[in-house]
Amino acid sequence: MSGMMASRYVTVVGILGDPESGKTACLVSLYLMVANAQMEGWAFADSRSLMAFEDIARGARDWNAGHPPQQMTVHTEMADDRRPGFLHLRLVRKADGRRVDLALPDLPGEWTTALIGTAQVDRFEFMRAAEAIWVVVDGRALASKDRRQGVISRVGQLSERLKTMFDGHVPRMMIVVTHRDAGEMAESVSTRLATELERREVPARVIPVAPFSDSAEIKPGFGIGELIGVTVGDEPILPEFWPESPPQKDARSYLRYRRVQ
Ligand SMILES: Nc1nc2c(ncn2[C@@H]2O[C@H](COP(=O)(O)OP(=O)(O)OP(=O)(O)O)[C@@H](O)[C@H]2O)c(=O)[nH]1
Ligand SMILES: [Mg+2]
Repeated sequence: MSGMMASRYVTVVGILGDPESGKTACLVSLYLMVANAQMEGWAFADSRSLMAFEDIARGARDWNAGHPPQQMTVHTEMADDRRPGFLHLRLVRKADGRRVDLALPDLPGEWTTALIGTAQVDRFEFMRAAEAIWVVVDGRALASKDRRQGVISRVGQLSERLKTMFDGHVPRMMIVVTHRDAGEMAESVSTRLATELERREVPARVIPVAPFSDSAEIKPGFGIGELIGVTVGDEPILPEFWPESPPQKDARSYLRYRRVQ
């Protein structure tokens, strides 16, 4: 990966999230979609880690007479507990031919647990090169009244750790909420999540996804295209600083400005 980074621009993504939140599922879903030309707007160009992708995607291919397996992915374990392995994917955007090389680490959830609990940051050295960070959260935990507050506080604590790690300049951050197929996130929940992050001064975009789906209404791979778009920086994360509004005749906008704010 460092060889490739020396010769071309590579977008490194930091992928964090507690065990079983859906990190590997997002990577498998992304790979299966681009490999099968199912991803809107993007086409597969190359990968230097096809074997590694095939390895993590094997579960999702193991269908039994048309029935999906109980588990699409297995718990991620690391051969090397000190350094992450990266998956590589080169995509081409159909609209303008832009190529992006993504470096995606598939980390075990325990790394995030240890980062939140004990600020164990040394093995996250690679994150200094990260251009975007995904914080993956299990959408079912967010939907559950009992677990919700705990999940939101953990995301807050994690963003504090990231602030320290990046000396206040945290890269583009996305809260990737999995299990969209189990139901849509209530607006009040996404507002609480956003408020928690604003309070910590770490702006982030909340993106609901369903790498796999148990529902007929939500297609597997839901939201993954949007996640890639935001990751490579197509869409701004911050709200517009000074929104434009076309002037209206006789609106007395100048006098009313303070009142409408
Ligand atoms: N139906 C459905 N299943 C999902 C979704 N996201 C993840 N899963 C399943 O949830 C389980 C855990 O997902 P993983 O991607 O393995 O979780 P992880 O974050 O990589 O977990 P660790 O490797 O243990 O840190 C797997 O069985 C996935 O197939 C989703 O959006 N919908
Ligand atoms: Mg995993």
